[in-house]
Amino acid sequence: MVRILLVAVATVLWVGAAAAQEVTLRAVSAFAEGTRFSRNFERFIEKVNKDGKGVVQINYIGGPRAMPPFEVGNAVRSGVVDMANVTGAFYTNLMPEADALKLLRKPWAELRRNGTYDFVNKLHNERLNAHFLASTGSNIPFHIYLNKKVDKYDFTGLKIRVTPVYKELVEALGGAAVTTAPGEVHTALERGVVDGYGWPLHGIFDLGWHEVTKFRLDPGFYGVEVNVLVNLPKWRSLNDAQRKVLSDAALWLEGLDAENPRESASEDERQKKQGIQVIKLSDVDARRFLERADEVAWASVIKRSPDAGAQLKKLATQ
Ligand code: 173
Repeated sequence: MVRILLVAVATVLWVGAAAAQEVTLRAVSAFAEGTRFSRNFERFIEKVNKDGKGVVQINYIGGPRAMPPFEVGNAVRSGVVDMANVTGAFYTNLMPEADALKLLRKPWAELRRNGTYDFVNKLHNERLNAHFLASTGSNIPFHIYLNKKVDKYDFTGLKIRVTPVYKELVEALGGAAVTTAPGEVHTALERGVVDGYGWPLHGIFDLGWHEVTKFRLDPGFYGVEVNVLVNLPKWRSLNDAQRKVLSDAALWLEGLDAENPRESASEDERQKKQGIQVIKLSDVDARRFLERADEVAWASVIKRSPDAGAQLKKLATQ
């Protein structure tokens, strides 16, 4: 009897200890569930929940229906959520240097080797109380989509929906910038509140914007970055096995960027089939436009954060 009881007690303790080892992280995405810039994060969650059984699990609360996109950075900082999928553009208010992530351009495998990752992670630690777990979006450019035809890179008289990604550029080229979350773009276009919008090459079909888009200005500029952040105290509270599941899955997630060039070709094709006309700048103008885009972005980052901004520029152009 005593033996049976001891075994029972030991079993309860053992199961209890194992359960205590498993941590569940609450995660949100700044992009709508199932759309282009949430999809790979959702694949990452599936992988963690499979590989991390008994170790670490992710409870996906969802996208902007759960939390407004521009509040996601703050929620990670304060620990309201443990993990988020979010672009730097949505938290430049807390970390002005996040605006430079669009200018890094190289694959993260390389940026992890050349010191850029460590510096970017340190900035996230300090400014956002966050661990910079993974970054995705390599090789996807941003574009300006328009409903009014232009033949130069001149937005005088045009109202264009922006986030911090495009704001300085649109204004430098004479446009009026209107900042909105992605969820408001369709209505703004439909009502003619804006004449165009900034968005990556991928994803305009997800929220039906192709129905209200006439032109795409080429070339694309900068590079998409959508990051997985973990609240720093939470990250530090994890044990080695838990961190390993997350870090391994993070590298796997970054590896999915290898799919991007193929997806760019099919997005381009689909937009053309839809009848979205490409306004292609001449080679000379394209070069000037891209130079201007980089110039205004670096100037803006360095103005807001002189030391770290200059350091990031050095790392990006080394
Ligand atoms: O346009 C945006 O909302 C934006 O800044 C962005 C950034 C990365 C991926 C998709 C959109």
